[in-house]
Amino acid sequence: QNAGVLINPNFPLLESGATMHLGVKAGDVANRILSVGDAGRAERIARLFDSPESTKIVKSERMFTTYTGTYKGVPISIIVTGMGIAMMDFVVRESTFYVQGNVAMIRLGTTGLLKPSWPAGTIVVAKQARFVQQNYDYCPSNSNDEPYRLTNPVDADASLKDLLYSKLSSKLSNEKVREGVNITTETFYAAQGRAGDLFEDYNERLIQFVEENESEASNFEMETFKLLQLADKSKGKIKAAACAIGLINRATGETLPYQSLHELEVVSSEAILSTLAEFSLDNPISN
Ligand code: R1P
Repeated sequence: QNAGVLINPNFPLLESGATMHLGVKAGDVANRILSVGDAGRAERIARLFDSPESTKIVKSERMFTTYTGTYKGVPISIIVTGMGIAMMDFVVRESTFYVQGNVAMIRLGTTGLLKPSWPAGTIVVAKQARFVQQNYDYCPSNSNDEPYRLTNPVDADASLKDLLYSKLSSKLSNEKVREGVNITTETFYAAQGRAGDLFEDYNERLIQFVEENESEASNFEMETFKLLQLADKSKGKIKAAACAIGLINRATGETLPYQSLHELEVVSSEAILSTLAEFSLDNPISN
């Protein structure tokens, strides 16, 4: 039974040595990693590699794809991450498992903007992230109870974040790039305050609750907190930062057409790939 899986309950590997979910082996992932949500975005960004025709692609049966090539001569991996903190957890742990030396990891996502004055298409760089989780034990009759919980903030790596911010600002007009506190949510509907009649989510006051507790709350998405939290607990191995393109403004309802999103993805990816390529990792060998 379990053919192909080695017995190692703490970190299961396939017989080939590949990790169980990403399917990556030693040498498959570079020290510099760009994590993106969807497959199309990764494919579009991988076309920016020095020689896209020689990109190494590892596709797993669990929906992860890892593209590895070089940008300005520096090895970089782009990983299709999917959605949510559970997927980001697989990506951070498995992509870095075989990597020797320090790792720089940046996420490029899409996001819902919370600040009414920020137009759709604004790119938000996370200086910190906090996580919103539903309180499943919430009891509406208990007036002291809150239906959602907000964690304390975790910081992005300051040098990686600053380099990312300056690269993005020099590629795009200045007012398009902002810094804020990312609010990562457990779910897309309930935990981002999308109220409806079909389920009792107790989320009518969710956005107000977040903004009362975090005055710099800038955007909702679903992965950044986990990336920054694991980097923070990686004993110094992983330096992480994140940015996201505003696809919708939750306060005004303004949305970004997909055509504009795809154009912004390419421009911002050039900034992100340059950031990854230039960031100093202090590794003994230059990689
Ligand atoms: C929800 O639609 C998804 O979009 C955002 C959220 O974080 C979530 O993953 O990011 P991506 O476009 O990177 O997936």
